[in-house]
Amino acid sequence: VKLYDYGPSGNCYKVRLLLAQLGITYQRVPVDLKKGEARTPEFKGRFPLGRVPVVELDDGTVLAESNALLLHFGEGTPYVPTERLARSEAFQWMFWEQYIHEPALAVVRAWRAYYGVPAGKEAELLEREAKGYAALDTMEQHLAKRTWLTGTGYSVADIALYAYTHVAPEGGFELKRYPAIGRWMARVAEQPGHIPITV
Ligand SMILES: N[C@@H](CCC(=O)N[C@@H](CS)C(=O)NCC(=O)O)C(=O)O
Repeated sequence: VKLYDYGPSGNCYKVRLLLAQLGITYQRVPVDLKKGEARTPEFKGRFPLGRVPVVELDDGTVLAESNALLLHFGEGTPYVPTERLARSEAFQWMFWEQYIHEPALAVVRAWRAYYGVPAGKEAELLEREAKGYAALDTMEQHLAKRTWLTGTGYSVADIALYAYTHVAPEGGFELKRYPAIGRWMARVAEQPGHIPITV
């Protein structure tokens, strides 16, 4: 397995974290997004979705989208629930992560901590920040009642949401006001085989 990967990317970190927890060895191929290495015609020709993480399997098949990769590698392990409702709940949180959580928290972090706020997007930054806090409120309410996102235990849904939640302070988000999220993040970090985002 080859993982095309950018260190600070939370989407890439999700895949590195699950592969580490599963003990799957892989070849890490760094793609420097700051240098535009995912925007070259060669990269786009090889990887039509044009983004990392992307994986090249041993038979040459290419597979992208962080949460699809979590499901691909996690299938058949305790990290993907098998019971129908728990499985659907895991998918629910993973789709929510991509549509609501990541576009707010990850983009605010990327602009504030890595790339700078693009010209003319100052108002959009504040809108995304407000949406990020709303997403954190949703997680806090859920995690105040639950140990993990789905009832069956630590799963790929927790990995998907941990990635950009735990680095949200880099984007200026204040997490101290979210005690249930804080306790959940501590539990995630205690899971066997856990690795930090920069390895
Ligand atoms: N929905 C995708 C998003 C992937 C994505 O946006 N990746 C970013 C880095 S986090 C990227 O490759 N951007 C291309 C670029 O900046 O040129 C996923 O979950 O994997």
